[in-house]
Amino acid sequence: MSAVRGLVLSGANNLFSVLCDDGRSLLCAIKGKRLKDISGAYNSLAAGDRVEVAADPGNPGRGLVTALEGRRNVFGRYNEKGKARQAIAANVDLVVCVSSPRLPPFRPRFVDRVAVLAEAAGAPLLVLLNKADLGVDAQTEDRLAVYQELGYDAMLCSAETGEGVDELRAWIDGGTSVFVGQSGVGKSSLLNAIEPGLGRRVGEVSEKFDRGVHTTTMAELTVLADGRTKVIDTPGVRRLALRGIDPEGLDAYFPELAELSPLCAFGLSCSHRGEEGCRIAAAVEEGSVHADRYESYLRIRAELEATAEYRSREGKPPEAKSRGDGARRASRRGPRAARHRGDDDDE
Ligand SMILES: Nc1nc2c(ncn2[C@@H]2O[C@H](COP(=O)(O)OP(=O)(O)OP(=O)(O)O)[C@@H](O)[C@H]2O)c(=O)[nH]1
Ligand SMILES: [Mg+2]
Repeated sequence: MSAVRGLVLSGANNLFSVLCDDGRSLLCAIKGKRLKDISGAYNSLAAGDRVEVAADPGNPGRGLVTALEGRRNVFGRYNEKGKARQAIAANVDLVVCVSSPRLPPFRPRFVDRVAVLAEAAGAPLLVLLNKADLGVDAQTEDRLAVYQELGYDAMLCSAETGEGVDELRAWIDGGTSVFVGQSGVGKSSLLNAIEPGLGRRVGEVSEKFDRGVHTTTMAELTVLADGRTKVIDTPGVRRLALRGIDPEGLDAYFPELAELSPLCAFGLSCSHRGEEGCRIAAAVEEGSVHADRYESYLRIRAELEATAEYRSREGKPPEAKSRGDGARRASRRGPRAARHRGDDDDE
């Protein structure tokens, strides 16, 4: 067998499509089923991983992954039940969070979760509002402006009319970008708009359920015609579970909170739920921290505190059903968060 290096494009059922540096495409299993330094992960390799493969001389088009090169970063999530970590993309230069104003509706809580995951990966975030042709209300524009004020990038675009597509193309030029977002927001459509002829499959949005139909079924990296720009299309997710972050340290993943929390009167022991001397709660009251972002923080924190991992560390019994409960309790104590359409979905 001859060894060659390559780029993982996609993987399913432990078979990975690898684009080798010599131009060949090989379908590869992992030698020995698991690669040493990534054992324990649900899916062992992600789109964007650099690997070493050995082509199988007796089996054209097939090979074995023998080693994984060190990852610069990983954009990952936890599966629906929050049990296993799934690496979706590796070595990304930009996380593109795609959303839409309608069909499906804009869900800032989902964007906030993606922002936390981008912070965890140490990758910059671009918040895209696609389907701008359907009209964008002031409340949504306002929320996009909040992301910009926080230092993220945000822009409107439309795969349908082409608005913003050139600008998006410039954003992703020469790097590896992962496109994430709920089903039906137009991730695959945008990639087709960026590069006509790409032929990504596009689905419908159910009017009745206001949701996409999960057309893209696995994360897949495509090298664009320039040979330098790589895009990773991903399947739409309904809800992003967050795990593996210490609840007490969650403020570090919210740029506007990270700078305030060291100033709280009770320092590290402040739970930021409105106790006296809490600078974060005061900033929400004053309006310098957006109430809706704070609400996202409280909800994610409650979710992290309800995990078995955290409760066993704190010596608390496991909770039978915990989702959202703590957050509701917390928000009653804290200032009332702004309501937003789609707010209750916690998506
Ligand atoms: N009006 C309008 N419709 C759009 C736009 N972009 C995409 N769509 C439509 O939205 C629907 C869903 O598009 P997809 O590209 O399949 O969405 P997706 O995000 O890839 O969905 P999943 O693969 O299921 O995660 C299709 O019917 C598209 O034609 C847009 O800018 N404007
Ligand atoms: Mg798609």
